[in-house]
Amino acid sequence: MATNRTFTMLKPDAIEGGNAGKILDLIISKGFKIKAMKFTHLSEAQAKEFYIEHAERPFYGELVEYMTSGPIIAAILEKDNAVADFRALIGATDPAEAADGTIRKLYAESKGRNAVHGSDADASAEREGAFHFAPNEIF
Ligand code: DAT
Ligand code: MG
Repeated sequence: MATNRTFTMLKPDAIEGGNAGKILDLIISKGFKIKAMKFTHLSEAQAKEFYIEHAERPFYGELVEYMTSGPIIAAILEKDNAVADFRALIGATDPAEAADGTIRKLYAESKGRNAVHGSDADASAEREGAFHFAPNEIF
C-alpha cells in the first residue's frame, strides 16, 4: 500500500450509537476516498492479533473485550498524506483532549470507547489494511 493510504475502523460505540453514517460522511467530505470497506464483527483472536502491539498494556483485555462487543466497519482510505491527515481528523485518543470538530470530539464516549481507529504510520496502515482485506477486496 502506498503512503497515500490509511486504515480505519468505526468502533462498536460508533455503530451502536447510530453515528456510522455521519462519521463516514465527514470522512468523505474531508477528501478521503473509500478503497475498501466491510461491516464485520471481530473475533477475540482477531482483536488480540490486531492490537498485538498493546499486549503488555494494562488496558489490553478491556480493549479486546470492547472491540469484540459489537460489529465494526473497517475501511481503507486514500488521500494525499492520508495517515497524518486522518489522525488529525480523528483527534486525540482521549475525547476530552480532542480538538473541536474532530471525530472523537464529536462522537467518542471515552478514551476506551473512542469511536474510531486510525493507523499511526504507513507501515501500520499497510499491515492493518492487509489484516482485514484480501487484494481483490481493495479497489
Ligand atoms: P489511538 O487509537 O489513538 O492510536 P493507542 O494506539 O494508544 O491510541 O491505543 C489503542 C486503543 O486502545 C485506543 O484507541 C483506545 C485504547 N486505549 C488506549 N489507551 C487507553 C487507556 N489508557 N485506557 C483505556 N483504553 C485505552
Ligand atoms: Mg494507535
